[in-house]
Amino acid sequence: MKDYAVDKIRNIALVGHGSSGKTSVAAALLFDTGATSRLTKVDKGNTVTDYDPDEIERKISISSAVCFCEWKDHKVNIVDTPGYSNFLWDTKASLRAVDAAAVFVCGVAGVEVGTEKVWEMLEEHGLPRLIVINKLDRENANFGRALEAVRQFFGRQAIPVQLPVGEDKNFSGVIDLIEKKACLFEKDESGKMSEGAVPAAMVEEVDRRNKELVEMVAESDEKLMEKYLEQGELSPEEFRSGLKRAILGHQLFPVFAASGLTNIGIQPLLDGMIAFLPSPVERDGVKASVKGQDQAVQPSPDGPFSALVFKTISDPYTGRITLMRIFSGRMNPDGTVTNSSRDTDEKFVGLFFLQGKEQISAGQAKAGDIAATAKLKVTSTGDSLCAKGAAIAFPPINFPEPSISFAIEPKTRADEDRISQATHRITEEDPTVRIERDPDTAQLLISGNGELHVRIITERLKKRFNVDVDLKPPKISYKETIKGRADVQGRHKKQTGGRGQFGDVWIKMEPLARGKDFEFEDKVFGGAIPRNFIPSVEKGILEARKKGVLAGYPAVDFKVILYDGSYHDVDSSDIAFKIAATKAYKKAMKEAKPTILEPVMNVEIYTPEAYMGDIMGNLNGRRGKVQGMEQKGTMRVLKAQVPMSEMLDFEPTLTSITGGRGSFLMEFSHYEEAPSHIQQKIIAEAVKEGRVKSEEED
Ligand SMILES: Nc1nc2c(ncn2[C@@H]2O[C@H](COP(=O)(O)OP(=O)(O)OP(=O)(O)O)[C@@H](O)[C@H]2O)c(=O)[nH]1
Ligand SMILES: [Mg+2]
Repeated sequence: MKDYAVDKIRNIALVGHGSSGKTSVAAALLFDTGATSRLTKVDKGNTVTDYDPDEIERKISISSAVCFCEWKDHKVNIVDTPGYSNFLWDTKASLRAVDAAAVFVCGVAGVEVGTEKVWEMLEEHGLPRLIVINKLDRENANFGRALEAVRQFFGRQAIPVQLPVGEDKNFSGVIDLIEKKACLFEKDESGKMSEGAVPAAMVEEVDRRNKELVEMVAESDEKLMEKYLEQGELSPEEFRSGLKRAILGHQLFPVFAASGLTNIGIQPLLDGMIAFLPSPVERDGVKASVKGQDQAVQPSPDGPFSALVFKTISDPYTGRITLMRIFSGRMNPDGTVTNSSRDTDEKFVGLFFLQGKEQISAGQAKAGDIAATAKLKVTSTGDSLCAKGAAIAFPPINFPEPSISFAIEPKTRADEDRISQATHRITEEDPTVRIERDPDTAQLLISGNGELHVRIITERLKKRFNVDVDLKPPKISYKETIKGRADVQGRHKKQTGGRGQFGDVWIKMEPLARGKDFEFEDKVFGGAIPRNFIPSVEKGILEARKKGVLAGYPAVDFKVILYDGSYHDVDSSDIAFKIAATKAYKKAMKEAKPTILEPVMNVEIYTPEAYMGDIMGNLNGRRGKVQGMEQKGTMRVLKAQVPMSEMLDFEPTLTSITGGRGSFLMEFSHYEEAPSHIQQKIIAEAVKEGRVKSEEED
């Protein structure tokens, strides 16, 4: 491959709600630039970026994938990210590798909950972006309506630089509002483009939109504004550089029109990416710690090597593949670098660029590029690598805690044996998965970001690692607490020949505010308990509180005051006081009106207005509390809090109520006391599972 100067590189993430057509546009970009010899399709399962068997089977992106195309003397690295909420953590991590993003909006559905989620991520990462109103060939596609939704949500800085020619099955090309020309495409998906004059019927609108665009660019800069007011126009150079500056400064978000599936509008989109999105050089240096000092790393190929690992692929055949964004210096196929996050050395053997899963070996990769290597020993996602002695570390990548757990049961003994190795490989690739044994029930639990996520991981266990497991119904992480107070004695006395055991404590127990977890106070006066045994009392309670007295869930939000007790000169010991404390804890818990807390989720639902009534009714049946409602054009954004246990099957329900047009996201909010009939069910379940005995006695 050609050696590209840093300013000829673009690193762009394709982001958007699930199914907005990102992978299909990536496929069209690759085909139109000659990187693939045919136009691949998600529905045929042959795209470059949805190469994983799970992705092919489900026809969705599960994990982000990197590919690149070479176009007009530029190298454009594309990161095709997943849009489904369960996998957005990966999308977020991928944003660390790019300098800009293309936000995809479906021409039929308009702005969806995932659109806004990715927008928030882009804001957080401070990335410039363009917007693609896509799938314009679809039945009922409507550029104007989708644009209106975009502007409702993201403001009038979202400004079209294109208009579609025709819509629905007549979608045949785009009007370039900057050059005021038409780009028309062959109907055969070849992407063959011919340029021509704006159709007569559109001239008036094109002039108006062009003027709007020029005004917006002028408004974004004082000097341009002066010039514009004086002369009534901007020169083409002034306009283009002004537009680019406004895009880099997040003052404007240019809107494009396309259909990836039918390969319409793709080349103008790529031209727009190159012209208006920043090269690595045009971005402010990247924040890092250099030799312990906060510093911005500049993308100079001549500086010391530094890179951030934003993704790890764990391939059962080729082993571990590490994807990195190089921020400075150069990288060769072999050599030793430092993993500055772990303070150890790593040896490189092999260097390549990725075209989906295909590895294209590279002689060198340098600042501003995205490259990969295989078989690193200790490096994992989020780590920084740098030249020995350079001590450059980028901020780590934060991954969300899993929000849902299921019990899994290995089908045979052999499956059980294979699990631990598979677990390691799976979590290396996907740091948001946990596979752990529940210490109380000895059940194996698999936790992830949603039911789909957990199901896919379970299938992966089978397909990649030959581990066959049954997935049990999901488990909710309940907690227990108290509503009242207690004042009790815990006494442990044992005399079995020889030396006996003696510990005796008096404690008070009282509730704490929600979220305060646990406090221990020592108020023992006059040596009723020798000082050296007091930590044993606290330890005893800390251990005991891992199990509440109702259903065996961890006890939280209470305080224990140790205020009296007695001891024996010979028989008292750490262990005896620990046991006495455990007894006191159980007694006090039972006396202090124990109760069960359940996790409550913040739920955000996007729906066309017509389905609001049905959705509200449905949420009512799920013990949901509506927190607020917003109107954005014809869409409604509904915010509610709903107990997690009620939300497990919400996704199919919402799809059926809204005919697929509604979307939702949820995340953990807080713990709240469960109503008593629900508590009865939780306790009965705990008894059945053996977490607690029905009448547990000491
Ligand atoms: N009519 C039409 N269908 C499209 C277009 N682009 C994608 N599709 C279809 O929409 C579905 C989803 O397309 P993808 O390209 O996988 O969408 P995505 O945004 O990558 O989806 P995720 O990665 O799963 O979030 C597939 O069935 C595509 O065939 C388009 O331009 N027009
Ligand atoms: Mg995709």
